[in-house]
Amino acid sequence: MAVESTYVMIKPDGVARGLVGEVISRFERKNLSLTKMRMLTIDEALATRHYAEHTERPFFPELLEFITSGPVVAMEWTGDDAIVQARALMGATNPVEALPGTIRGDFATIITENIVHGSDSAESAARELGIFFN
Ligand code: 3AN
Repeated sequence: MAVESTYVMIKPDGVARGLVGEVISRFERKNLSLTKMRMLTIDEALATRHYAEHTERPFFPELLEFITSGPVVAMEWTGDDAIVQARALMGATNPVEALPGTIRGDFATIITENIVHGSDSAESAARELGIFFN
């Protein structure tokens, strides 16, 4: 167990559907701490930086169009094992596989519009927090 910080982002669909409070509430109830937060609209350059490992994937154009389509809420959450805890709260990437009780399992049906993003490793967390909070 280690206290760590992770990058979590409520995507444009989560903001548009009025799920900002719902997502934040779930993280707070888990006993993670909201340590940074800002709202912004991601442009193409920022999206390409954030999703650097996906730029060659066939779904990247769709992902780019979606993630730049409206405001997002960028956050740093801190606490015990925050990276893996955040992933557990979010559920599987594909909402078809995300279990009820998780954010994606409860609120999403398709993989592109899956409400939230969370860093998948300590390296990703450091990189993504550096992109959005510098
Ligand atoms: P996660 O957000 O769970 O870490 P990643 O990093 O594998 O998932 O994928 C980043 C984002 O790319 C996902 N949140 C999803 O919106 C999108 N994505 C991933 N795989 C696909 C796919 N096969 N088709 C469409 N979009 C995808």
